[in-house]
Amino acid sequence: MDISVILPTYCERDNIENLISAIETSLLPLGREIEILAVDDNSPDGTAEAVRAHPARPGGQVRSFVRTQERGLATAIRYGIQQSSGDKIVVMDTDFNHSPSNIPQMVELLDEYDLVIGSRFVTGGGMEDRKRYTFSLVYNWFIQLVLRHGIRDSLSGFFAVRRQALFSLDLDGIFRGYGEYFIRLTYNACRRKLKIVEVPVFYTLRQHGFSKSRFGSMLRDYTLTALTLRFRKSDKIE
Ligand SMILES: Nc1nc2c(ncn2[C@@H]2O[C@H](COP(=O)(O)OP(=O)(O)OP(=O)(O)O)[C@@H](O)[C@H]2O)c(=O)[nH]1
Ligand SMILES: [Mg+2]
Repeated sequence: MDISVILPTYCERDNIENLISAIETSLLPLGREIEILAVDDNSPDGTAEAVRAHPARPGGQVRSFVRTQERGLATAIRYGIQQSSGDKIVVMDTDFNHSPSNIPQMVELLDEYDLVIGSRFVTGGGMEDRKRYTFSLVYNWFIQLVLRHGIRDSLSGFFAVRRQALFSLDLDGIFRGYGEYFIRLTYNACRRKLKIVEVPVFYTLRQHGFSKSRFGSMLRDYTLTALTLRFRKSDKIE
């Protein structure tokens, strides 16, 4: 398999079908062989049914997974990684914050790099939600100050990675919790000297449905994650 696209979903019924179609439209004309893996945590709104109803297209395989025993963004991505078979792996949100039109460039850069980060904070990147843009920008400065790794968007969650490079990292240590897994992933990728590049992406607003982000606990958990990475004594992840 050429490319695996992992889509963690919770209550994304009204977004997921359009997103899968848009991913196929961006990659299939390039002759890429792709699999799309939706990892749903038993959403009550019928997200998994919407995935399964998606009509098959030549060259594109859509696989639906429903977890009933576990819930959480990072472990859902971890599960998708374990199930995937692509040499190149893409991870993105399923509400159109992340645009499928960026994927071809991101996977192409994997010929040269191990990890390609969709970044809001390199020239040309941005975010429709201006308030959140400013907050994320300032918070990323804090993370850079603590970790000193030069990664401009440690909160992205939109990335493409070479399978081999990804599996060289401690995946169980990294993929825990909510979006803070991305702080761990990028920090560990830097420490292991993976070749990393950030490409500009623009986050549009969620199309349908509701946000699962809880900002109070995110701020606490992300800050704790960054500080633990910085001040840990041993070489383990946290
Ligand atoms: N499988 C799984 N996916 C999740 C879980 N929580 C969030 N997601 C998915 O993770 C992605 C990010 O969640 P969002 O709710 O969009 O978070 P956000 O981007 O901060 O919030 P918005 O401003 O509403 O876009 C989406 O694709 C969600 O469906 C979860 O517990 N399990
Ligand atoms: Mg979102």
